[in-house]
Amino acid sequence: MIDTRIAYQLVAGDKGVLAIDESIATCNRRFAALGIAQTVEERRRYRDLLITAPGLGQGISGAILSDETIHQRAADGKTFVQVLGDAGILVGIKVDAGAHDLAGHPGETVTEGLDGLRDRLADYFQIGARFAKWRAVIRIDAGLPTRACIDANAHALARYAALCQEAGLIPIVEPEVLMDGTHGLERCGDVTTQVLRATFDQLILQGVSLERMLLKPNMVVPGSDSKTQESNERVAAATLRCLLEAVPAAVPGIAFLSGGQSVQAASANLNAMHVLARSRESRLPWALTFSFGRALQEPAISIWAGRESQRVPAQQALLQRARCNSAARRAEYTAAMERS
Ligand code: 5MM
Repeated sequence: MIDTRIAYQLVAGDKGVLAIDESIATCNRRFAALGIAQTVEERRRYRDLLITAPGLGQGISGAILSDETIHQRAADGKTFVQVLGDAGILVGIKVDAGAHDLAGHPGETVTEGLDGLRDRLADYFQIGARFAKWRAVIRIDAGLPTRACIDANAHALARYAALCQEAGLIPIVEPEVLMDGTHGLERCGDVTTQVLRATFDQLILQGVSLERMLLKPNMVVPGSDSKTQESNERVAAATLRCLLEAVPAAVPGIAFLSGGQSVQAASANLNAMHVLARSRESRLPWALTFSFGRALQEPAISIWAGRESQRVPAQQALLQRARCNSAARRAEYTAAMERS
């Protein structure tokens, strides 16, 4: 039987989720850019330093691992699952098999991985995972996204979520509208609203319990090549408007991805949403938190760059990002925190 409390635990207080579920290819790409050897052992060493950062559980409620990582052990011989458990951090697992070209729709992808998923989920539960993640990727361009792409991804997300709940895992449903492109804030808002509505239509159709899932969406931001950049307040207002229109109140929490925003922008935008939420007459129906990958890891990986001597400063950098984002959840993040 699925434990509803897990969903609430993941978004409780001022904590958020650490996404360290990069596929081997993505992790290797990041390592190559920093001159780090692209081996199983280096990937293990890197994840080891992240999850053993002292006091990580103060700001992080859950960590999303990949298949390689969930089977690995820390330097002291403990499994990563035990290390996280000892730190009071819930273990999550990325179960999608990546975004693949959508036939007949150039430039668009559908996320695969449903084949054999029921058995894989049972194995992950056995190992200790209590939540899962599946990411769909939607691109904005001239004439994109198509309805076919939105619906194919929404359908797959809903079938994944139903299988997770059957297996006793809380599904994190991640439909990511990419930042890539020259589009403005409004277009991102329109597409994100459309994608979220289609996703919830499918979740309801497939019988997914909305109280036993979390949503991991993009923030509503202008494209990374847009001529107009927007203030944190405008991003916050556009994002809350979109979520209030598309996300049912039964969902316990929304945990944003960072999507390529700078670490400071991701924290400042989350903070602006909480400032705005406090000024409203009615409270938001769901908890609003972070499930960042890059926006939690970037300073840490750059400082580490494969050097054992930099292990502790890298851990400090991760903890600093966790503190900044926890502060943003309390509407207390300031630029001055970046200098402390
Ligand atoms: C950490 O990266 C995750 C896995 O990506 P790939 O399977 O493409 O390697 C990714 O799903 C991540 O969890 C989310 O996109 C959030 O990460 P960001 O960096 O956008 O906050």
